[in-house]
Amino acid sequence: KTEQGIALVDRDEDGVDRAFREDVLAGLSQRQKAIPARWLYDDAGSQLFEDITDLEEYYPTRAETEILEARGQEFARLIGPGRAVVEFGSGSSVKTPLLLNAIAPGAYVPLDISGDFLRQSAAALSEKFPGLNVHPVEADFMREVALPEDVLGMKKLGFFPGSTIGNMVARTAVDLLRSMRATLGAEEGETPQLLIGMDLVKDPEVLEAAYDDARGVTAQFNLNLARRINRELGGTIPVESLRHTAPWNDDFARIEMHLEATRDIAFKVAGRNFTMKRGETIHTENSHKFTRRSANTLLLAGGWTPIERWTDEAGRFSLILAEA
Ligand code: AVI
Repeated sequence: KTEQGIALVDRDEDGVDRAFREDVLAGLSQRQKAIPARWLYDDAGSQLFEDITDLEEYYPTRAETEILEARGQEFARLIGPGRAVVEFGSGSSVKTPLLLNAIAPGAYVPLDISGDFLRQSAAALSEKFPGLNVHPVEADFMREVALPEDVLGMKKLGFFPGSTIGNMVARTAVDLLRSMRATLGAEEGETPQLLIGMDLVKDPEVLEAAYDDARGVTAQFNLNLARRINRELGGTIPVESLRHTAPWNDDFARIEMHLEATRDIAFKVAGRNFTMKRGETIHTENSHKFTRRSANTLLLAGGWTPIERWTDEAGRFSLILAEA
């Protein structure tokens, strides 16, 4: 439930998340089977993603943290004090304190669809910054969100680290960037800023290793989706006959995650029958990578003008400051 008492997850009489069931049934009925990546993040999936961020091969978290640590003075100069920092998807991360330390914000507003995660990270942040006004809001930030009254008079800075924008196809990414403008008050004549992480195109070998690590943590993250379907939707997917793959798709400049059948299989989900031929896949995630130009083009299409850009020393990851 939100502060307004609206349930965010719509469950049927058996407690099944209706949107999850609809997405899975529709996705498994397509010629190229595909399930939206947001369903990777149940409790087990969220924990596995946290584990991924510690992997040797998974450079994005370390690279972005390096930028946040190194550029504090520049953030302070370009962003200035007293802004309400609105974080889209409140991670449990070390990244937010680095930003807040650098810019002396007027308030911190984490937005997340998962109330539990939200309350945890808001509590941790309040402890670290005793004087800071923290106003968590449980909401789906893909749509315009009404911010708490306390921050309405303040200038806003949106914060969207992690290159999560890369998990969306361009059309969805542009919709999100436009909702962010609305949420941050751009339509009321304010000039909000946005600090956004965008991972960069690089050697496909480096990318494929980052998404198919030697310890198999990313494989477990991907396979957890099939386990979740079995658990929550009465599925009979033979998980041991699926394997994780993470190929680079050069046409679309993205890593794709798939679950590939290692033999012909048949299974049920929510009472419906499905089959997969050996080698057939379920597409479970896209992780788009950007160039300086493609990043700028996407931001401009979403109504944001880039004003500064930083990368880590090794040039693997970018953090961009934009203005509405
Ligand atoms: C959350 N997101 C930015 C991650 C990424 O890198 O695309 C999700 C992920 N998938 C596999 N590893 C990490």
